[in-house]
Amino acid sequence: MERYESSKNIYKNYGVDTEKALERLKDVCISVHCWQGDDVIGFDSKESLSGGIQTTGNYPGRARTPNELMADLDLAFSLIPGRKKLNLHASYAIFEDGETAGRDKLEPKHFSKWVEFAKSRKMGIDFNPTFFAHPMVKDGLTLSSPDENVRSYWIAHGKACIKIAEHFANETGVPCVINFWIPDGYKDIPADRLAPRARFKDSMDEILSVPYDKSKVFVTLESKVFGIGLESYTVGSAEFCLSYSTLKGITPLMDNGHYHPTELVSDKISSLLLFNEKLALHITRGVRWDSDHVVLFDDETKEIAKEIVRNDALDRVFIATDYFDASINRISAWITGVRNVQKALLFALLQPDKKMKSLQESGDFTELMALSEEIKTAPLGDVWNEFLRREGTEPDYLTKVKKYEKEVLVKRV
Ligand code: RNT
Ligand code: ZN
Repeated sequence: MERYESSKNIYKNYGVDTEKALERLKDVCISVHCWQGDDVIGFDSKESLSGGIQTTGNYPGRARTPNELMADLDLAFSLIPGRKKLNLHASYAIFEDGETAGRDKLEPKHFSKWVEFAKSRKMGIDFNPTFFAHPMVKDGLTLSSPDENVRSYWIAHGKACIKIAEHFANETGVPCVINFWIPDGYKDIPADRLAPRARFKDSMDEILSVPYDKSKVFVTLESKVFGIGLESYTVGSAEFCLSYSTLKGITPLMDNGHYHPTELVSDKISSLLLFNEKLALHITRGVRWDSDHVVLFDDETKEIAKEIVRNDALDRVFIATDYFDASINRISAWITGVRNVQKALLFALLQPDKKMKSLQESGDFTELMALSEEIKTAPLGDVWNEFLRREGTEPDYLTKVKKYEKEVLVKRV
């Protein structure tokens, strides 16, 4: 408390109101990806992970069943402050009494346990059709496949998922963001770059022809530059996805692991805000490639947060996490990464934005640099701890996580 009062005064001297920042932060919702808990394996298929993404590491304690994943999520959620949403993939369908269904035939009932889970925790659900790790992925292609059987299977999957998304929104009372990402691409130089993209476009048109309530379901489309084993060509490239989103009035999604290493999502946000009502993000950390390391409190995460906050876009940006590390305790990975997104948002909310913008406009780049460097060492940690205190979340999460590891996770063999 004492430390918070003193930090409040320090920020006040910069013209920054910590109370306002704390009030704003508590309403920001982070969509927490369920797939950190089980290395992106899911429950509906025996196939190993594919689609050019990869989880590495063999730390003990991966969640193997719905109950294990729910218990792990509960522990993570209890140690993450603020508003949260559960972000599910279609591959996490839960089949009961020996029943199964192909991905083209998924129904809301296959997610009833998740709906129950979310409702009793007063959470909304976001959703993702799963176009990977499945026998119907043919030659690495789904919605862009030249095989009409394959393509129509995945179109049916997309349509089924939109209906499930609407069901989530109706049940939870919270709009559902449904994100489309396909892994489709080629390892080597293609002879035809146009035809697969034209088929992807047609497939998406068909999927989006299902009627859905646009105030409850937000469709997003995620682009990518390349995947492992698909280095030469990606059907859903940045240009494709941006153009398609604009054309169809859906929401573009940028994953900051999906660009060339010197390209920064933080620099792209303002442009997209000018041309889109909404914008969606997957916050991740790529190390040399789209490696999906745990999000840290690093420069780019802070810069992304700053772009959202100073452009007054917290209500226009759907913020989700997307990483998967199997080399460390998976629950700790969840908490560390999501807390870092929130900490970066708090850092952004505590910037003297008005002053800095006016320094830029008046061309005083000397003072701008000095001020932005100075504010970096202002007592953010004290304001963060106050946020945790008000949320009833303990700063220390490792004690509980380690206890759970000893009592629960290591026994999962
Ligand atoms: C893959 C994309 C995608 C996936 C998840 C599992 O490169 O980032 O968002 O990580 O759908
Ligand atoms: Zn992503």
